[in-house]
Amino acid sequence: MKRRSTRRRVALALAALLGSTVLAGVQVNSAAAAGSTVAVQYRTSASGSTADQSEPWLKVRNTGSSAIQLSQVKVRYYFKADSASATYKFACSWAVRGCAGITGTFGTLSHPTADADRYLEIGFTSGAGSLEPGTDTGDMQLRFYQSNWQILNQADDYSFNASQTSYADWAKVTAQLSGNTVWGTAPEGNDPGDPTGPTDPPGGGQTLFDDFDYTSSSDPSLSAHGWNVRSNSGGPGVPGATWDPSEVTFAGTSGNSVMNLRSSTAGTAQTTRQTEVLTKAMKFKSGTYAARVKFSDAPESGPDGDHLVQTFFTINDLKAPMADDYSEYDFEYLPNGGWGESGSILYTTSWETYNPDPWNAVNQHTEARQSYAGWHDLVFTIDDSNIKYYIDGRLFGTHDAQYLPERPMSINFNQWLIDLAGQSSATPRSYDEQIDYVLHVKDQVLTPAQVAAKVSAYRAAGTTFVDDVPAQ
Ligand SMILES: [Ca+2]
Ligand SMILES: [Ca+2]
Ligand SMILES: [Ca+2]
Repeated sequence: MKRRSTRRRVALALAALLGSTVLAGVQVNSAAAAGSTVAVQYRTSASGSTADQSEPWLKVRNTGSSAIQLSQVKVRYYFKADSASATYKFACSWAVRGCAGITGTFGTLSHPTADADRYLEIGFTSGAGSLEPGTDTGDMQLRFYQSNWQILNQADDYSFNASQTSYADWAKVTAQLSGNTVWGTAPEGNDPGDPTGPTDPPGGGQTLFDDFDYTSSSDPSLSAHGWNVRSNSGGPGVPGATWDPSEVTFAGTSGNSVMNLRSSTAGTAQTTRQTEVLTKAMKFKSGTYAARVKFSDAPESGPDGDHLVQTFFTINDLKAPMADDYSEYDFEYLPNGGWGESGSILYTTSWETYNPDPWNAVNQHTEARQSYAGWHDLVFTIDDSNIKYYIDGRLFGTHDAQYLPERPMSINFNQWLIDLAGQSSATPRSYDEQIDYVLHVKDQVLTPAQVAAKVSAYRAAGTTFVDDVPAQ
């Protein structure tokens, strides 16, 4: 792809590379007693393809030869979430043995499939007692619903069976006994008993989370939290343009603050204002990066058509032309074209290195020629085998190991103009890019659903900022 020349910053001294990607934790299994096993029967009590709530009713039967403690049993019902940010609540309507002994929790799958990225896990308290051979729990009338009570879609759920309206064995739910899977088949790659799989959700993981709850670009907390609002001149973008911190603003809506990057021009370099916010530290390498970003196709005021770039990216410094320890990973949205494109286009690009002059780029990119105006959940993950980009929970592109980073990077958001060729008017116009939050989890590959769950957990705890990612 055609590409800007460099955006340059001061080179920082950098420590040695840190090690390979580590997936957090493993599940610890204890062997089930020989001959112990269970079967699970399922029926639905809400058979519509959409519903106010999903109603998976279950019975667990002891098909082994000795009594089992119900507290050792976990049953998983797998489903596809209604959106990456959807959250769910569990309820037990009625159960032969009483609802008090039944628990319901939600988890996200480490390997999402077309019809499953979450699960409801049913467990039992110690008070639920034991199950003799040949007996079952009896009817457990369970249900779950979206926390916001919006209609949910069940037709795309792995464990849902609209036609099973009376109890029968059902292998598309799984049961674990003391950590071993003894019943059913999980969605591919998600066996709950797999000791090599990541814990779910992943534990630990040094994290940067910022909900961008600030008053202005000169709010002392913004700098104290490690952010630099750019004012120094230079590329990328229109030569002679100003990088203007006062055009970085914050506004709250219903308790949530978003950061606004406003860039503007009246058709000359002198009138062009660009905006950029970046971490002062280059300390981010492998792991998960996420941001909720609002792209815009049209100006807030004035004539449309400028060649804008609206971004979320990580980058370090090019120490020499074609130095292979350069690293950069980009989401770049061009609402009005540019770089030889005439319409809206989104690029994700993973860089090995480049030569500024003559221009020579060594990178891999994925593009989509369509509008991305509006809010989007942007995620990219870097492990020791590839780079994956996701938009709104869907895989957008996978880039190869040769483009993996060699050194830590900074995290950046900016909005700038490639040139002044898109709109020749002298009438002033301004464009907004908004950022709701940013998340980085060091050395852990999270699914988009796990990202959403982690952000929800911070918000539920009232946490608007945390950064325990160590300096490099
Ligand atoms: Ca669903
Ligand atoms: Ca926010
Ligand atoms: Ca490189």
